[in-house]
Amino acid sequence: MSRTSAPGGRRRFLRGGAALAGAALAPVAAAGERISAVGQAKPLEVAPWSKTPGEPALWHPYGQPSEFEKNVIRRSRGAAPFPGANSSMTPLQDLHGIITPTGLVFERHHAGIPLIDPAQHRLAVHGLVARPTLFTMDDLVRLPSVSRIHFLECSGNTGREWKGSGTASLQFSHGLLSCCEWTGVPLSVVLDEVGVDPDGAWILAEGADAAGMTRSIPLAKALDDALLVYAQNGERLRPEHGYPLRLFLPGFEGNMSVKWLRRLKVGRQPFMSREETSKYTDSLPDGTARQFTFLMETKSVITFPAPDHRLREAGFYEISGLAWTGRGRIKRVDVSTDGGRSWVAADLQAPVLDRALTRFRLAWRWDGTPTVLQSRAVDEGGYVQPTGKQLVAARGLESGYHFNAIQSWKVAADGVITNVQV
Ligand SMILES: Nc1nc2c(c(=O)[nH]1)N[C@H]1C(S)=C(S)[C@@H](COP(=O)(O)O)O[C@H]1N2
Ligand SMILES: [Mo]
Repeated sequence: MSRTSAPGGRRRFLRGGAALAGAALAPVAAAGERISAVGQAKPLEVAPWSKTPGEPALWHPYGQPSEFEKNVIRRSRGAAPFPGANSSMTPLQDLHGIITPTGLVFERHHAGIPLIDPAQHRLAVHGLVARPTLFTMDDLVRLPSVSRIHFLECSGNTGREWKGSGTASLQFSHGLLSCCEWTGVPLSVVLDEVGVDPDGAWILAEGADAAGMTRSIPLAKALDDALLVYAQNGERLRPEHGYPLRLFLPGFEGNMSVKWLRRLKVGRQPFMSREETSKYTDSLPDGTARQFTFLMETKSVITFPAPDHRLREAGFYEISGLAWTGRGRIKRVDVSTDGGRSWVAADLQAPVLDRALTRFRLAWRWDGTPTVLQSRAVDEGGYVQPTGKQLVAARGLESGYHFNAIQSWKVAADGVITNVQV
């Protein structure tokens, strides 16, 4: 099948016509509602909502989605092991484009969401620096700032797929993933203000939540593209995402983007906090463990159709999904509609941004027989998203983090979709 973009040429997927070059897309048989042919058309009814003025603007000073979209929500997998330690997942199956609405961005807290008064919040920067400094939020917001669109993924995302198909829905398999516009001060600007000692090589970042979350950040990353973020999708951070200040490390595992940031300490070596020794390390088949696996690997998933959906009938569907890589940009996404026997390059929706979600699309005609759908991302460096077997061969079965294998969705004859490993 060729790519679907045809400048100037209007495509007629649903109602006959030459649909896709090289792909036999039969007209969809009359099923469900269709617009009547001219001549048989009845006048449109005038619905109740067209007959009187609706609600005035100021009844909703902060807007909410339509009540008909009330199932598009974050969901949690289960009870927290101890107070405040839990997560909620983004409903990727219901989203469009690449930006995650702020209210649907997944949450991961180790000790709940602290309520922080920005007027009282301070960021301490100390350790191997010439001028240890306490910054207020006002101090930080005055500094030069940037806005960048990047994905944020928990390294535990898809962790349940290591030992078989661990989850029954896309939201629960891949929902620790989002993509926002982040605004803040480059950390390099603040480090310039305080003057990092030539011996400084690592920075401890500490959160103000009850978990006191701490991670060691390589100085090179801090100077390169780390951000001290105070705004997300155009407004100040929401409490659950770190209000009033969080660290953001593009392309690195979500855990390192420390929320409610209150302290940065420059040192010579990594600080060996709990989150980089006991947790967030990857056990390997030889009994050793990988440590400081910061980068989020190249990955993709089909978001429609997914187990959260059901196909009503055979016929045309646009397969759509997301691809991303901590290594930079996505170069290509291949899609298979026959369980990996053949692959077709999907269309990539522009803009394809550095370390952001990339939307891909492929026109598909389902013939109504059982099949398996897969996507495989390739990044600009040529790295190819592995199969589950390749990943397990390299990493064994004892890792919980950094699972980035190709995801398979099985479509049954009745249109029910399930998570399978092939
Ligand atoms: N202070 C603090 N920072 C934190 C956490 C936390 O519990 N406390 N959770 C981390 C983890 S594991 C992830 S995946 C991301 C989640 O960010 P989000 O809740 O904004 O999606 O924040 C990270 N930063
Ligand atoms: Mo995480």
